[in-house]
Amino acid sequence: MRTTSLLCAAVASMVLALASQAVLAAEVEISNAWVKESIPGSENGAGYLTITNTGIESATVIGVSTESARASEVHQHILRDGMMRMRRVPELPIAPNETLVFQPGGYHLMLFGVKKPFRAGDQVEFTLKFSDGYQATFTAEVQPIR
Ligand SMILES: [Cu+2]
Repeated sequence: MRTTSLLCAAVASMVLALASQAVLAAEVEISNAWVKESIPGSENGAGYLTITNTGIESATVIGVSTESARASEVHQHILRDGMMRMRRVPELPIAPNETLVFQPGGYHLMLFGVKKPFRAGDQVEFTLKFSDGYQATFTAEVQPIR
């Protein structure tokens, strides 16, 4: 049956396409995403999240974007010469099964030129970019500063 084998071939190539996509795309779980309420007079902000690599290959974060700020970068706080400084992290690899917690004093999403001050309860949309081209979109809720 010619039609059947053609159909089989079509299905097989579809399955192959899906399988190779699954291998290529970073597999990550994002949870506990939040953004600090804006400090009056400051136009910069910070966002935090928890990322778990649920895949079998390393996943590397290479950037972040949001419509809510002029620019955004992945940052890390480091203690150098007794001073807290922060630096941009151009590549952040996450090993399989590893969970990375972004939190105040550590990794954070740095927001430059926040377009509208963040108020507690606001929702902020982010897209996290991975080295394999995968983009993870998530929503963070603005939390009051304690
Ligand atoms: Cu920063």
